[in-house]
Order: sequence, then structure tokens, then C-alpha cells
Amino acid sequence: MAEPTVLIATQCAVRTLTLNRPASLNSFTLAMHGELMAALEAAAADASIRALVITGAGRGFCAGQDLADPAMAPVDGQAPDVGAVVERHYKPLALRVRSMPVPVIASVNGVAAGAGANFALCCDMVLAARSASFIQAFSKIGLIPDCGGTWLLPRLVGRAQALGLAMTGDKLPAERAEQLGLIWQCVDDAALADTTMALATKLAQMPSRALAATRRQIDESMPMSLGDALSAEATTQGVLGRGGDFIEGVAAFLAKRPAVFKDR
Ligand code: T3D
Repeated sequence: MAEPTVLIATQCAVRTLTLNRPASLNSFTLAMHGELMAALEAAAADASIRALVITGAGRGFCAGQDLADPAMAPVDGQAPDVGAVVERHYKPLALRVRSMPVPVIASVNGVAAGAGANFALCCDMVLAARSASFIQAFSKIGLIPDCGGTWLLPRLVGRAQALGLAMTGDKLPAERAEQLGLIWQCVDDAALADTTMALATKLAQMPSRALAATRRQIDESMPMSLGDALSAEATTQGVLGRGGDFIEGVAAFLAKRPAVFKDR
């Protein structure tokens, strides 16, 4: 039987998905796209899961599209339909991660290149090992950043750094990525697993529904006026205010006890 391209593990309420094609730095094949999407759907549907971690097996996080995947090879001299691959696989993947009902942490254990870098940046919080790096490798093969790169990069680091990273395709060390605000935190390699699990456990104990709504609100606020963003906040706050987590959060505060959140 073929080795799974995504390993799935659960510890308490934290689901960890490990991209598992280490010989090619966990680059994406169509098979891995399928298994990853199925794993994301399963985590979204499982009410016992309250935080998701995505990491890579071996020395890399993900090297983007597997450039040796037969699906990428020309057929009868015709170039592969790269646009169709992006539309059918990378777009749903990015949107699925961005709409998960629970917080998603990318635990970047090594190089994250091409769509692998932008897949990590789609996640809510990115922790990276000090030896890890981020590479917008697309320009080196005549493409533009995909998997959300053209949207994410300027929003995370501004136009000047976004264009510099995308045009040069230079390797950005994790420490510099943290300084630029591209990622949440860079930690010593030996501390990555524990730091990731501590963060995931903390987020798993928080009100998932409010965290997912926070992500949505921030994403949707980008093109809005302040007035529209304030109205959207009021609408979302109205929904959350009628939920069990708000009642529980306030009751726990007043009773000086830890809250137990359940909404998703
Ligand atoms: O359909 C579409 O194509 C559209 C979608 C596009 C999305 C994209 O992601 S486009 C960008 C694709 N990715 C890249 O261009 C990155 C290619 N990889 C690299 O530039 C380098 O491997 C790294 C900088 C990421 C790491 O370098 P290094 O020196 O640490 O490792 P290495 O020796 O290059 O790679 C180790 C092995 O992984 C090697 O195999 P081998 O020689 O040991 O058998 C290498 O060929 C393989 N590998 C790395 N990246 C890929 C890959 N194999 C297939 N596809 C890859 N992307």
C-alpha cells in the first residue's frame, strides 16, 4: 500500500497534519492535495477538534508544487494547464484553510518554498524553526506567486517587501521573516514542537467560534471603510453575543474560574 502523503495525529483537542513526502521536501502532488483536503474536511467536521497544526516530515515543510509530478509533464508537446491546477487544487486549499472553524497553526520545520510558503502563510499563526526559510520560488520558473501569495504578501509585509520577495525569489531566513512581520514567531529548532503544542493547546481552550470569526472579520476588513468595518463588527458581535461561549466567558470571569468553551 502507498505511504500516506498526510499523517494525521490527535492529542487532546489538537489535530496535527504532517505533510509526508520528505524525499521531495513534501512537495504537492495531486494525491497529496486530495489527502490534505480530506484531512482538513475531517478536522472541520469533528467537533472534538479545537485547533489544527500543519507541519512537514523530515527536513522541509513543503517545497510547493512537485515539479516532477507526471501531472505537470507536457502531453504530446502540449504544456500542462498550470492555471487549471491552481484553480482546482491550490485555490480550494487556501480557502479551506482560511475558513476552518478552528485556529490553524503552521509549524514550519524547514524550507517552505513556492506554494508551500504561501500555504503556510494562509494559516492563522506561523511558527518557524530558526533554520527554516521562506522562498517565493515562482519567479525562478517563470510564474507568479500563487496559493494566495499575491494577496497575502502585501498584506503581511507591505508592497515593497512583497515585490522584493516575489521578484528575487531569494531565501528569507525565519528570523528575518519574523522581523518583517511575515510570521508570528521564530523559535530554536529544538523548541519548535513544544512551542507549537503549547500554542495549539492554548488556542484549543479558547472560544473557537470567536477565533474563526476574528479571522474572517480581519480578512474581510481589508477593502472596507472604517464605518463598514465597524458595522461588520457589530453584526458579528451580535451573533457571538447570543452564543454559549459569551455567556460562559462572562460567567467564568465573574466566578473567577477558568472558562470552558464549547461553541464552534
Ligand atoms: O501546477 C503548477 O505547477 C502551478 C503551481 C505552482 C505552485 C508552486 O509551488 S511553483 C514553485 C515550485 N517549487 C519550487 O520551484 C521549489 C523547487 N525546490 C527548490 O528550489 C529547492 O529544492 C529548495 C530551495 C526548496 C530546497 O533546496 P535544498 O538544496 O535544501 O534541497 P534540494 O536538494 O534542492 O531538494 C531535496 C530533494 O527534494 C531533491 O531531490 P533528490 O535530488 O534528493 O532526489 C529535489 O529534487 C527534491 N525537490 C525539492 N523541491 C521539489 C523537489 N522535487 C519536486 N518538486 C519540487 N518542488
